[in-house]
Amino acid sequence: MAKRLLAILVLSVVAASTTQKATVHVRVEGKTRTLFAPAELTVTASTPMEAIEQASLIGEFYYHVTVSSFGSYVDQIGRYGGSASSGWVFKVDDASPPVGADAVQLKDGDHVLWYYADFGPTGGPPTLAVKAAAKKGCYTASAFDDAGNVSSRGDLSDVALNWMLWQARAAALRFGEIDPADREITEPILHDQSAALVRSSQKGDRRIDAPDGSILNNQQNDHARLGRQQRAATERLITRGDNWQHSIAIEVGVVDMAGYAQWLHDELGWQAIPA
Ligand code: B12
Repeated sequence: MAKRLLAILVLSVVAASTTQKATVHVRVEGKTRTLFAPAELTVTASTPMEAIEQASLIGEFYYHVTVSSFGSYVDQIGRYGGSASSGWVFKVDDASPPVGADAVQLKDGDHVLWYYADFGPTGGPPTLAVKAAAKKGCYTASAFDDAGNVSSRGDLSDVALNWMLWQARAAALRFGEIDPADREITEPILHDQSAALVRSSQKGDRRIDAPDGSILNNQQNDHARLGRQQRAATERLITRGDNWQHSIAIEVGVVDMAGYAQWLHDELGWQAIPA
């Protein structure tokens, strides 16, 4: 009798431990646009499977679960299903769990991301997450690989930051001074967040989208103004790492800042920040 009671107790503890509700943040990224909560929404769920159910109720979007040999599988969200090595995957706290969405116990504060991805031989594309930085009103955007590691070396994005500031000031918008460290490029490391499969088939070329998100050119090379010639001119400023086309690494090269500053000056008339 005592043994039976103990068995019932153990069973109910195990059952409780895999169905414990948690308060988590959810976002759903589709093929070309965010389908649910660009800045995440809080739901109560015990697993990522339940999180998508809650998001679907709030966001009124379609999703479908099928049962395959491995268990429950989300085979469609919104308009699109999966095929071959593309489809719907999820991450918890920026890392991809190696089990199904109903087998991960969530805890309070977890971030659940459901997204559509094309998988290559070295895994899926990096996912982006924006997080509040230590300073009030400041945010950091980072790219995470499937293991949840972030690539944070490099400050080339400060060029874009300074360019936007230059444009905004030219449009008579008033801004304070930015951190002097953001005015100097000390690690001109080039990042490429596309999967190795895309890199090798497109030779590093990228798709160009119209402002409404529709595809303008499948390859930048085909664009009249931004095409082949511009790519060749800027490629000369990049020293690529060995085997970058087949590597999973996000860092793919180093930019010659003196040459880049000259190019920015010649192309945009911008007196670029010092290298
Ligand atoms: C292709 C593939 C995918 C594709 C499926 C695209 C499509 N066609 O719809 C994509 C990239 C979308 C995918 C997603 C995921 N996958 Co997957 N996938 C595979 C892979 C490489 C082949 C499956 C296959 O085509 N089999 C052949 C067909 C004929 O058999 P099938 O039973 O009909 O296959 C279907 C199911 O396997 C289903 N499926 C695919 N992955 C998963 C994962 C789970 C947990 C379930 C229940 C079903 C499922 O999609 C297949 C096509 O319809 C296997 C590895 C392997 N070699 O089996 C991993 C594998 C099945 N996937 C795995 C995992 C973990 C996932 C994810 C949970 C990853 C994540 N964190 O998001 C997600 C599923 C999330 C969800 N949507 O619910 C694990 C499952 C481990 C486990 N014991 O639970 C495997 C074994 C890889 C591994 N070794 O880690 N996957």
